[in-house]
Amino acid sequence: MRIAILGGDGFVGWPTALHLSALGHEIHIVDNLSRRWIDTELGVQSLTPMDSIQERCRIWQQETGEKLHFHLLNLATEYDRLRGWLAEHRPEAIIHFAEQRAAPYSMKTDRHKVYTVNNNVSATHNLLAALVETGIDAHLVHLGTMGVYGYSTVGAPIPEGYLDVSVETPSGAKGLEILYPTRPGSVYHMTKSLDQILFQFYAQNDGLRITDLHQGIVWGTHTDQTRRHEQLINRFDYDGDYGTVLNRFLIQAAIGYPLTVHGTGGQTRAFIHLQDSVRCVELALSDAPKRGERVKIFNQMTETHRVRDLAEMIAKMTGAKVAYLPNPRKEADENELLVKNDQFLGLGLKPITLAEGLLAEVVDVAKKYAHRIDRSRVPAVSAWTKDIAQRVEHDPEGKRLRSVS
Ligand code: USQ
Repeated sequence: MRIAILGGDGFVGWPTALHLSALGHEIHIVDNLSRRWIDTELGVQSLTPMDSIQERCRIWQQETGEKLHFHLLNLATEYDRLRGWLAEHRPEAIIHFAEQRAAPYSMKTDRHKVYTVNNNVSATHNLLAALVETGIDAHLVHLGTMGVYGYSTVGAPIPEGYLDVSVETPSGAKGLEILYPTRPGSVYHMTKSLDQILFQFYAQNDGLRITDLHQGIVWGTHTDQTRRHEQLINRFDYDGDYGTVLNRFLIQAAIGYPLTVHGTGGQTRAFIHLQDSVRCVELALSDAPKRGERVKIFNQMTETHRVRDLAEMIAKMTGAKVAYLPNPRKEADENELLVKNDQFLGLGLKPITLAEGLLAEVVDVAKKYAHRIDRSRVPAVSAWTKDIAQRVEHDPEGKRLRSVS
């Protein structure tokens, strides 16, 4: 299949491009390299040394003989070029990762809120409008988030996207299927909630074939393909804005930094290993909805864990200390989380679960590149409200915090 991977230079986009190329698909990476620019803005860098996208593609071809095509394009601001690109290349499937994906970054300042909304919502809408205009019947697979559901404890498992409800009418109770009510906890998560409505409309109005993957927190760093050559290595974010919780704890353990638990650590979240994430995209591609069908929604996660349990487990495994810190986010202190993921299991996913070997692999990567870590960029500084900002003022090593951007 000819597949466009929008955002194919990112943390999940890059290993997905390699995974699908290894399966024999013709891969076109479309990316504006904004994630690299944000590193520059924030003054941080990936823990792992990343080559340019062109160099990465060259190495992949050298290793496998397969060509990865790279196209520099901004989906959110270059609508005409996007439409022209689609008309020229006519992909059979499109995987859409091209959104700003960090909740703390999206909450940093008003400017970051505006950027995240403009970038994410325009990118998605431009793509949908261009697909209709060019008449391209590609299967669109979008990387959404588990965070659209919110994290309030309901007690019932979260279904895969849709909820059956009963509505009282003058002629009695009527059954209705609705999108599960969204309850985003950050501006970033809000953009993914807005995406859902855009998808619902274009599937219903124009018959676009869309799959939305509600993904949990990705952990790990390597996949079978990124391991093939040093220069194919994936990016790895450790900083307070882009680093995600489990990967952060693992690098913190590797450099002897206290594990930064926000609040009581009672937050329960959904997780998935990077290798499973790319496999899920492959499975979703094989199970496209038909024209006129509703948007297909998968919960792309394999297990749930409480943040403090993860910290305590890693502390036991590595001897690291745990620091319980004032939470920079506005979120429930404690929540339960039950999630359905039957569809991917039904398609043959064999989940990789948290295992010491894989955790140790990340610690080893972190130790190897520890010299690249700037300890002052480890704490999470981005506060959800001005009030909260006042209590988040010291890092676990006692230094005063200052926002960089
Ligand atoms: N947390 C800590 N300590 C840290 C970092 C995070 O206790 O050092 C806590 C946070 O307060 C939060 C939880 O861990 O309660 C998860 O935070 P995170 O940064 O790992 O994940 P999140 O901000 O939710 O976002 C990440 C990805 C995003 C994806 C989402 C899936 O950046 O792209 O959509 O995970 S989900 O969490 O299921 O919404």
